[in-house]
Amino acid sequence: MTLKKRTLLFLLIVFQAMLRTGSWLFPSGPVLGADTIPRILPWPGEKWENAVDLTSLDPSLWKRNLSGIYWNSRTGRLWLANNSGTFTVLKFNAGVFEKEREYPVGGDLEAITQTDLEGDSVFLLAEREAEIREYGIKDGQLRQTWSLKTCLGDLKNNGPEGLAFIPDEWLAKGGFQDSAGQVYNRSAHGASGLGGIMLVAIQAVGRAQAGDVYAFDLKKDGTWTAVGKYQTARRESCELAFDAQTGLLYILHNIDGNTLEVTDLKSSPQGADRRFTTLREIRVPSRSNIEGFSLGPAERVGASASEYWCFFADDANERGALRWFSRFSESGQGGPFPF
Ligand SMILES: [Ca+2]
Ligand SMILES: [Ca+2]
Repeated sequence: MTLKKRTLLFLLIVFQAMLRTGSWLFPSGPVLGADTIPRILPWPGEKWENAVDLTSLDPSLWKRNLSGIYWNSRTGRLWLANNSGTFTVLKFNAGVFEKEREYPVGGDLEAITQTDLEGDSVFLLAEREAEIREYGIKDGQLRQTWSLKTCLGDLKNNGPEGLAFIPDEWLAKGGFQDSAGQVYNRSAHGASGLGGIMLVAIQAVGRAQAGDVYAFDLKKDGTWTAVGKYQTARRESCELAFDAQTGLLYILHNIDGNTLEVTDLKSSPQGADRRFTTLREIRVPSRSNIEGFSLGPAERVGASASEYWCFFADDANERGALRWFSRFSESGQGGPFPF
């Protein structure tokens, strides 16, 4: 083999490896705390193009601004927040998703979650308003509002973007600690609270608290107590998804090409704050404006316990506003999948 041929073969092997790992498409950006994050793992699922594009279920509403997702595998409902002021629920029925209802409530809605999988309410995070709101599912009515401005400040459209509920059970199991380093293993409000705490992720790009996650213990009367503030691996965060099967929290970073940070809710002191322990970071299979993510066990007859689904929302709708992945085999989830 000539030197020229050997060189060509070497380049071909390198090129194939780059394609396989995605490093050619997704060069790694700088990582804060790189000592604890050795590398960004490649995406453990099907390619973006091979995931099911659900955008046709509501193409006019999702033309832009789809930003928050919450998958409830118990009820087979996919909840979606659009920052043009409407949230939507899709129903999984006979193997497909169909639109069940829209809720045009107004506000800069950037994230959505539930505290009770079978309850009759959903919680929305409004960014410019800096508030969490609870709405009834059946009646669509606003039930309560928690204003967070006194804690977060007025960050306008560079503010709270991600919302997740951590039930008491996982606060205890996860060894959750407050800002002072004290174990915070349940809501302090008893029957007046929600049976857990809310985590709020903020963008705040260019500010001191960029990418941080705040913990709030909400009371049913609209007041709250601040539990802590946690730095993350990157300087922008736009979505949170908590997996109650594994106790892992997924933090979506819409910066440096989009990554998913995985933490087990443990934290350590970092200056005046704390910082979540980063177990790993995963490359998101898109470089668009990805602002929504959710995951959970599959809702499928005969599904194994290790079969996971996940969803991404693209605020800019460059290659579909909403994608449904059914081969998500992140290392916390087991796998392989039976199909
Ligand atoms: Ca969001
Ligand atoms: Ca916004």
